Amino acid sequence: MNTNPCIASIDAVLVDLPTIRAHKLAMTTMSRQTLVIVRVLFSDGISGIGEATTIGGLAYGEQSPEGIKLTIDTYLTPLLLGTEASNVQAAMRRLSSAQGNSFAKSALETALLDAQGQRLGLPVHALLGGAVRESLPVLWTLASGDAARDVEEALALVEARRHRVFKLKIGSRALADDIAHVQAIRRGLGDDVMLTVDINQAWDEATAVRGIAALEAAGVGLIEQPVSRRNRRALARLAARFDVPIMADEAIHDAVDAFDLAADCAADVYALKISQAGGLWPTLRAAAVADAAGIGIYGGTLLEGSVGSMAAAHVFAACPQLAWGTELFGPLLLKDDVVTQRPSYSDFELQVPQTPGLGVQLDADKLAFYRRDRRSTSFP
Ligand code: MUC
Ligand code: MG
Repeated sequence: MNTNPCIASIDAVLVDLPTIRAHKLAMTTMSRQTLVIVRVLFSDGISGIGEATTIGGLAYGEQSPEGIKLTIDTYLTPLLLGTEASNVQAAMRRLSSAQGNSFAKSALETALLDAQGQRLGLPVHALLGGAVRESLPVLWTLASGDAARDVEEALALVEARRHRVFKLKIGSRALADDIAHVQAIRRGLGDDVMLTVDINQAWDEATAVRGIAALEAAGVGLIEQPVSRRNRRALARLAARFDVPIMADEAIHDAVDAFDLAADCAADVYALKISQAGGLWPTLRAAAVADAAGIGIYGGTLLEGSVGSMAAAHVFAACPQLAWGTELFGPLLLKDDVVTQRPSYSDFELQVPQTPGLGVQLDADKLAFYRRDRRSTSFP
């Protein structure tokens, strides 16, 4: 008889949380964030949690929160029920019979690792081979849409020692207006503050050539996904043309993309995201390819809440190389949360949890309040 713990039930819940201010990206303006919170219950009584989150429904990527929940409920849960709990790789391999759906798979893998960590008394990063850093540099995105307000926000965050690198979201306005916006923020913050810019695929190549030249002259330190994720050749031409590093974001999902982009010399830096990669281990596999190709790694976010951000924090703590730091600030953009204790940010860094599992627990009352269906006070 198999006495090993196995997966007993899986729940996926849509949670809508308000943001602290409007967050303007090239493709959408967010005033709330929808998290898909997943809980996996095991036959030994342990439960693990995970999260899958995207930006603006289907505005950012091809997987919506509602679709992620449907995929978990309808297709992935039946593949996992009864599966042995402690072999995470084997459980995830079962899911390879379902195509795509990296976000749902990432949330499930997070929950399996959270539970296994609790079972063994180890933090998730120890299950990934061990942390090489205890805290992670975290930048902040200035995206109110208003340069004066952005400058005020950034100066307060530097003063509070929370962030000292800032990413600007551009691409939705005329090029001249976007450049003027960046220059105004540069003037307001001075030359010592590192600025990066994310265009979120909004430019064609000709606009990118003019835009990046102007951004380079304004002292911007990193250019993120200036052109369509599908136009790798344009990305490669831009990376060859300019000194300022070009970062692939939407264009890089997993280790295969990491390999192809490296083979095309298409980017100097990769923004890795656990949901786009399909989980924590797949992110480490993409990171290994980046290392082999001499490409810098940046810990990306899709503005996940505390559960997803902590899952990513464990991975980036375990990456041998993390040349460009992270942007794991998602929880700070949310007005409220569904965990009992929010992540800790101090001295410009996010502290990586050292307690067993992910190191975050759900707050049942908050979850009941913010879940979209509001059908009970706790998980069913
Ligand atoms: C993206 O494309 O980088 C990360 C930070 C932020 O403000 O938006 C996200 C998505
Ligand atoms: Mg980006």
